[in-house]
Amino acid sequence: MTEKMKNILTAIISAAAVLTACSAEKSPAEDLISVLRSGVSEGKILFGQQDAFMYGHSWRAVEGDSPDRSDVKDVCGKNPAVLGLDLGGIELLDSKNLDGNSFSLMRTAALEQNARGGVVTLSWHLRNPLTGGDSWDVSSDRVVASILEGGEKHETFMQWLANCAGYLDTFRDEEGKLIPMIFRPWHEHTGSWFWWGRDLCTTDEYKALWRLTYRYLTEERGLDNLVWAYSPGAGVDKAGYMERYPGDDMADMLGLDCYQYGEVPASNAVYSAQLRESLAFMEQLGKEHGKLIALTETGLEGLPYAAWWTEVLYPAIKDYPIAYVLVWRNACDIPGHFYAPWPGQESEADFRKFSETGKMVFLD
Ligand code: BMA
Repeated sequence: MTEKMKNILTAIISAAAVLTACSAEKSPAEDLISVLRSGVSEGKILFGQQDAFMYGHSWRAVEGDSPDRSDVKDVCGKNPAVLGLDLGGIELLDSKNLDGNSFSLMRTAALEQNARGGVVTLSWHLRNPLTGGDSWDVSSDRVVASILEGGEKHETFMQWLANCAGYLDTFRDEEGKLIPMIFRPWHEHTGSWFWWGRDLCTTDEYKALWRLTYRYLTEERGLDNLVWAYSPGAGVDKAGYMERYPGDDMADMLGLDCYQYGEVPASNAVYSAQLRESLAFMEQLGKEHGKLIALTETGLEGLPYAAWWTEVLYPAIKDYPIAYVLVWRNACDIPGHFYAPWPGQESEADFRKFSETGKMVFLD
């Protein structure tokens, strides 16, 4: 962890907690886990957004930009403390990811976020290695089986993992040290919309896929900077949540992807009940397994309810020891596909209130 990260985090959470958290012998991942734990013990929740510095509702960063602008900052004067980025496309060494972000600019944004004392989290909407389609191509239920050892696409997949590892290995600070990042592969697997989802592979196959990914990136490639987050989708109970859990030795964080769907205001109560129910069992699981918990993806698309932040989201999360909450992206090229306000959006004033509760952490 850089001095700057320590300083900034010290300003947010107590100095003693941060100093105990950071020690020379720890790996970058262990350092980040300790810092996140300190934040939780201080009762803080980091606020995050996917692609926050890459583009916003009506703008897109270009190569060479200093990735400092975000819709969130335009609205409340502060940037998200957590920056989400997606690796989709790196498997074939594309120059841009599936949403048009240059991989080189993503790395710049991540390094700056780290230097500012912020946190980076990575998801991976990779292609379908069996059919050549995308993550959402669920036309075959043999994809996971085909990429495990002995499968006909195993070599292809290992090359994809190698391409991903090669990119991750370039996330190094000025001293050449890997920066810590939360890595969240094979997410929302409790649903069946991705080729690694529930109906597309068996529990054993899913766990084997996680193990293969974990062992390759950590043991073979030495990436000791990744904090591994398990992030099922909402709509499962405690047992369903844990059904495909890879094991305490291969996960550091228990996440949840939970969105609000349906008409407002009717769906407000449904969403908040589902969130509370899930966070309650995740809190127990976090204690039982000694893991951090987080709301790894959430949001209400298009934010049609002006007081959503303080009346819906905040009351639903404030009583749970989550390390962070991340809302999804503000697409600049898909009308209505946004999850944070921008200047002029109807939930703007309420978001400012939410950012000033004293509980939510942003970067000044
Ligand atoms: C989805 C949408 C898509 C996007 C994908 C990966 O939820 O936002 O437009 O391609 O995430 O970021």
